[in-house]
Amino acid sequence: MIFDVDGTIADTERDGHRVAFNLAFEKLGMPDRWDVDSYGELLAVPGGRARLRQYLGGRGMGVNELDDVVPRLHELKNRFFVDLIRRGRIEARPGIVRLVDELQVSQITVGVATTGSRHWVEELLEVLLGAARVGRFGAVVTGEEASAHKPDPELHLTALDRLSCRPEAVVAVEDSALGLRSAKAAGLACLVVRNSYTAGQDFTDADLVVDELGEADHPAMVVADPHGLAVDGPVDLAVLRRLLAAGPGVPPST
Ligand code: XBP
Ligand code: MG
Repeated sequence: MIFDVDGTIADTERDGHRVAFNLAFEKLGMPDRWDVDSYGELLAVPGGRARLRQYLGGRGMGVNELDDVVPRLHELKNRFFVDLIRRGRIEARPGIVRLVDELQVSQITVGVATTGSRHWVEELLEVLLGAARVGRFGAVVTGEEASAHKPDPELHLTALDRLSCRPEAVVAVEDSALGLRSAKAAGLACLVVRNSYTAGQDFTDADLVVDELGEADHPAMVVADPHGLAVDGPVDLAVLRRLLAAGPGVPPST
């Protein structure tokens, strides 16, 4: 299993990264503030630095100033974001802790592939999932370790390599069309957990789409089930095994 972070393990963007970006703008005395809707548009650009660069360049900031301001803003943003994490302002999405436990109890390899920065990714995972679970992850691949971001498959391919897993044996969990495209380009089956920012995106190629994974006391909120898995409970290991068996991934090598 390879988990995406932002939007998947936690709903980090609207009330997390966006708030931290605005605190960084304020700290540097800049007039910019990203409201919920405009940040949703900006999420089309993966990577916080690239997002800043595209936005500030788009409003006329010159290359020299961008080279100076963008790294400072991003560093500040990550510090503010870690502060939000430590103050408990970010929570794991429903079903994530349950599913990680189930996978790890069954000795299933679990990894992470995210565009996000290592500076905050490890802190977020430890605070949301606990050091014991994170310590059992086979790999945590972050944005700095790839020259290309999602939808390029490099992050997923790096995670596959670190986990020593064959693509046809792995399910990726993603929240966005960018993440889905990266997982598919890496030859993985993909479960999509939509969120408020990504609900309207194109998930035609996903192997299962839900709005929520569900918990023991309530079923997953299924949006699209192209393989006819007929999920009537939470998304659990049994569902994932059936998804893999039915998924259009690379045919299992003999
Ligand atoms: C989502 C991203 C990240 C975050 C911000 O990554 O594109 O850039 O928005 O984090 P994923 P950084 O869904 O792959 O986890 O500012 O650290 O990039
Ligand atoms: Mg994501």
